[in-house]
Amino acid sequence: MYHDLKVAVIIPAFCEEARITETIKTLPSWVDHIVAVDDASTDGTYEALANSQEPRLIVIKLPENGGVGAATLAGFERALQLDADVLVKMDGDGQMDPAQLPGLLEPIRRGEADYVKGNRFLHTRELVKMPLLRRLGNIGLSFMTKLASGYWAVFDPTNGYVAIHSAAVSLFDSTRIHKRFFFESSILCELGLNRAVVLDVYIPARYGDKISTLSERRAFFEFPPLLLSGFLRRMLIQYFKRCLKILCIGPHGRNRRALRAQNRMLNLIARLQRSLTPPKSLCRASPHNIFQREALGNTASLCD
Ligand SMILES: Nc1nc2c(ncn2[C@@H]2O[C@H](COP(=O)(O)OP(=O)(O)O)[C@@H](O)[C@H]2O)c(=O)[nH]1
Ligand SMILES: [Mg+2]
Repeated sequence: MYHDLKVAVIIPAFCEEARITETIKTLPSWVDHIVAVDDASTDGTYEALANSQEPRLIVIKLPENGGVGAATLAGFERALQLDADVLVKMDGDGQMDPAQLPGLLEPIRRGEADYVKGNRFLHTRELVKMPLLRRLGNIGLSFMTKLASGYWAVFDPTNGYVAIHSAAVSLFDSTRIHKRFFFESSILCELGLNRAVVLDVYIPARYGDKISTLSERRAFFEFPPLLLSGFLRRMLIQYFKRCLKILCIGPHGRNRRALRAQNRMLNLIARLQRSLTPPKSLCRASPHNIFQREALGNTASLCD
C-alpha cells in the first residue's frame, strides 16, 4: 500500500529476458501487485517470469504480439480485477526508476490528479542537451499532442512512466486506445475528452543499454496523422456535439424542432467521426465514473 492506496505495477514486456527479472526485483515492498504481461516474446521472457520467486507477481502471456498498448491494457484489466486503486505502467527494460514511484503517486493520493505522467524535460536544460533535430521533433509532437488532447501544460507525451487512478481507467473506452506506441498519446486524448486531471512530474531520463524501438522517423510519420484525427475528434465532440446538446435545452425544456435539427446535425457529425476513427461508441457513462466527478464537472453526461 502507498498510504491508503492499493498499488499495482503493470509491466508490458516484449523480449526483455535480460532485464525483466532485475526490473521486478527493484520494485519497493509497498507495491501490492506486479502484473507482468509477456507480449508473445520470442526469447525467454516468459520463462524468466514463470521462474520468478516474487510472491506478488502475476504473469499474463498474450497469445500473439499486440504491442505495448495492448499489453498494458491487458495488465490494467487484471489490476482492476484485483481492486487496485492506482495502476502504474513501468516498462520491463529497467529504464524506469522505481525510486520515482512516490513522485508519480503523490498527486493521485492527494486527490490532485487522475493521471500522472513522467516528463523528462521539465527544465529547458534537458531539452538543450538534445540534438537540434530531435529537439524540434519533440517540441513539434508535444505541441500537436496539446492540440489533440487539450492539455496545454503537458509535455513529453510519449513518456511511458505513468500512474492512473482506477476510476479514471473506466472513463475511457479501451477500444479507442492505441495498441502500439501511440498508446500514451491516445490515453491523453481520451482523458482530455472526459476532463480528467492530468499532471506532469519531472522524472529524469534513464536510458540504460537498450535502444528505443520507437524510431524518430517512425514517430515523425506515424504520429501526426493520429494526432490530427484526435484533434478533429476533440473539436467535434467538445465544441459542436456538446454545445448542440446544451443549445437544445431551452428554459422550457427540450424544443422539438431544435431536437430534430440537433439529431440531423449529430448524425452528420457521427458520419464525419466514423470517417476519422474506428466506429466505436464515443463515451461510456459508467456508474464507476465517480472519481472527482464533482470537482471536474459532470461532463460525462454530455457525451452519452
Ligand atoms: N518494442 C516493443 N515493445 C513492447 C511490445 N510489447 C510490449 N513492449 C514493452 O513496451 C515497453 C516499451 O518498449 P521500448 O522498446 O523500451 O520503448 P521506449 O523505451 O519507449 O523506446 C517495454 O517494456 C517493452 O518490453 C512490442 O510489441 N514491441
Ligand atoms: Mg524502453
